[in-house]
Amino acid sequence: MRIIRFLDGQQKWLAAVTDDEQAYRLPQADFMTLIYQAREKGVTPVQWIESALKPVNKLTDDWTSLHLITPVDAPEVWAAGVTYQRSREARNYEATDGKLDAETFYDKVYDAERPEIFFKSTAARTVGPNEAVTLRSDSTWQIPEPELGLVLAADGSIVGYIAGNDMSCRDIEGENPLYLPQAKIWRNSCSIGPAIRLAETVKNPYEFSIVCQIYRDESMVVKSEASTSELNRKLDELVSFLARDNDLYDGTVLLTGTSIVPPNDFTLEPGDRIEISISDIGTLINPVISN
Ligand code: DO4
Ligand code: MG
Repeated sequence: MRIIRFLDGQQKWLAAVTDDEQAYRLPQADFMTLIYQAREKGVTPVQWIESALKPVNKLTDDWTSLHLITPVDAPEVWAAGVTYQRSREARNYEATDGKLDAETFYDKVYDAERPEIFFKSTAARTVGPNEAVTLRSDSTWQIPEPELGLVLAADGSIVGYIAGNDMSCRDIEGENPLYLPQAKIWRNSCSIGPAIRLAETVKNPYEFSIVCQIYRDESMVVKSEASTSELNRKLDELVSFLARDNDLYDGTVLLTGTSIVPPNDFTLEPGDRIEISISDIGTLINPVISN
């Protein structure tokens, strides 16, 4: 069972997508209301939704043709870094111009007890399905980072899984790691969607496959695949570090790091289209524009 949100005129609607891909409009105004109503009733979110599904609320057969928006207004998006070997290698390359000769702080953080967790985005900087992500005007080496996102309640529980794109400037981060916030945060530098897979319907979150395809002039110029089985951290571990001495807000998204980095000679261009597919969640599609 997945949750999507869509626009009908000016009105935002929540909908449930069942395992047979059928979408049903829901009465709740937002995702976290659904979660708390289920808790109050002492049932799981799936049980709560199933008790409310009505044939009259059935939507179009192709839910991806709806005007989808972010399924949750994530007040904050946080991200974990260097949680996969591939990310460690790519960071070492960009920080040393490919001339690695000693251990770097990326190597250290990969093995350290404390994970790298950084602030990534706010609701106003985060776009949803089919909305444009933007390129920084002062970077010449920019990539998408396709990542599994955890949707969190204020108590730190993982209530769902979502696809996310942690847009990154490799040149800015490579020049100096203290520039990380600028390499990661700018207008529309984060996207999430298209659906939230309810946590109770995921048997093993270390079995998601992630595929990234980038199209330029309708030709595929990048295709790369990964699996969350390669993750070097446990999801609960990442959440517990994020929540340590910190307040979490309902609907916060924690991106869990990338294992997909395009070839070193690749940079995004305006007009590109990024497609990030995560098994059992869906495909997050975003065009790329300049700032
Ligand atoms: O260390 C910088 C960022 C790493 C990151 O975003 C990732 O590994 O996904
Ligand atoms: Mg990342």
